[in-house]
Formats: sequence, C-alpha cells, structure tokens
Amino acid sequence: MTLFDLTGKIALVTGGTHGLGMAMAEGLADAGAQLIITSTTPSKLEAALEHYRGKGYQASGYLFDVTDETLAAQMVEQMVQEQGEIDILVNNAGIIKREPALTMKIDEFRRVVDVDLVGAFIMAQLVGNRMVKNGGGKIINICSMMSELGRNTVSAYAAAKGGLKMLTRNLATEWAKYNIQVNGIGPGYFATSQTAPIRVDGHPFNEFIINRTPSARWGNPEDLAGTAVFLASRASDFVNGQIVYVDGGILATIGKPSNED
Ligand code: GCO
Repeated sequence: MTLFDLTGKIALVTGGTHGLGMAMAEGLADAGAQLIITSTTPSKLEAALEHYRGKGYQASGYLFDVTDETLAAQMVEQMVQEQGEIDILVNNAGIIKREPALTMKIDEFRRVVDVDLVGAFIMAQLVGNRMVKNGGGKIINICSMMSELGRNTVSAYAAAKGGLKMLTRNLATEWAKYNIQVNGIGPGYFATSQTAPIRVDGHPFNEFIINRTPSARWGNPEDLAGTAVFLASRASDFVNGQIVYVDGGILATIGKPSNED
C-alpha cells in the first residue's frame, strides 16, 4: 500500500530500545523506514541495535538524555550529518514514578515532567526546525491513558502526559502551515516492563485492568504498530493535533462491576 509506505524515510524514535518504542519502531521499519533510536544507557542501546539489525532493519543509535537541550542539539546535528534528514519523530522516551501525591519528592515530580514533557518539547523543537526547512514531517507524541484520566500514585506522570496532549495540539496549530503533522498515540494498558510491577500475578491491578478494558486483555506492544505507521505516513496528511487512543476501549466506557461478565 503506497499510502502507508515509508520507504526512504528516516524515523527517529527516542528511547526506542524496548517495549512500546521498540514495537512502534519495528512497525515503521517494516513499512520501509530507516531507524534512529536514542538511549541514556549504552548496554540497552547496543542490545536494541543488535536486535533491529538482526531483523534486517537499517538502524543506528545515539546516546543522550532528551532533557539535556545542549547535548540533544549536538546529537540531532550529528545524526542528520551521519544518517540524513529526519522525516518522522516519535517522542517515546518516558519514565514513571508511582508515589502518592502527599509524599512524592519534588525532585521526582520534576524529573518525570522533565523527561516526559520537556524532553518531548526539546526534541520537537530541534527536529521541527529542520522539518520546516525540509518542507514538512511527522511528529508523534506518545501520550497515555493518563493524558485523560487520573489514578492513585501517578500525579507527575498524569500531569506530564496531560501536558503532552496539549503540547501536541499546540504544535499542530503552530506548525500545520509548514506541512508538519503533530499527532499523539495514547496507549491503554500494555504488557511492557513499565507495567510489569502492576501486572504480576495476584496483583489486584492486573485483574482490575482486564475487567476495566472492554477487550478484556492487556495490549501487546505490536498492537501499536499500525497506528504508528498510519500517523507516520502519507495516509494521515490531513490528520493533525489528534490523539489516537489504542486502549481496547477503556476511554469509551465507565467500566463495570467485577461480578458482571
Ligand atoms: C500506571 C501505568 C500507566 C501506563 C500507561 C497507561 O501505573 O498507571 O504504568 O501509566 O503505563 O501509561 O496508558
């Protein structure tokens, strides 16, 4: 399908070393894109590159923290020199701290907002400036159920992901005239290392999520690939400022009592 073909495109997926970022990167690569990933951990970057190359994808990696705007600027410059101009930016790098709001350390709150929201802005600005010169591009911000809903212990994450949703709309507003589409993907509850602590057998949250999700299961990372390809491709050229929730129906429903089928 030429509408969804990413042959010749370069996709930068921040933090694309595992989990949802990796699944989306694989989807983009299967559609023809060349991958660039980033990480703050050398061993994770190496392992991910080996994985991608083992699957026959063209992939390169850069080691930096997206919250360091000076280093990020140098790294974007370097990757463009070495790989070429970036057509697709997936702002995927993110962290979570689960801690009640009454006791969460301010430093921890700041760090979550810094990585999940400010880091996405830094990367969008750096790559966006190049996209303006190149005649356009695609930016995909990885949002969350917490862009819409609250939950105990994730105040910083919800504040950051809610902010990322509004940043998506704002950038879409400012950059549409440059042929840049800025959209978001809001994953529901997925089986990844991030959710591992709340998915363990017997954890009440595990059962809660399955009951709360109309599809009655956790998402598999591969469930995200199609949406990522759509938002990265020509098929979405008139889609701008939207968050596509890939959540098995969570946001569509009020939920149901645990004794109901
Ligand atoms: C949590 C989870 C979530 C998910 C996801 C939901 O503790 O509630 O980790 O934040 O990871 O972002 O969309």
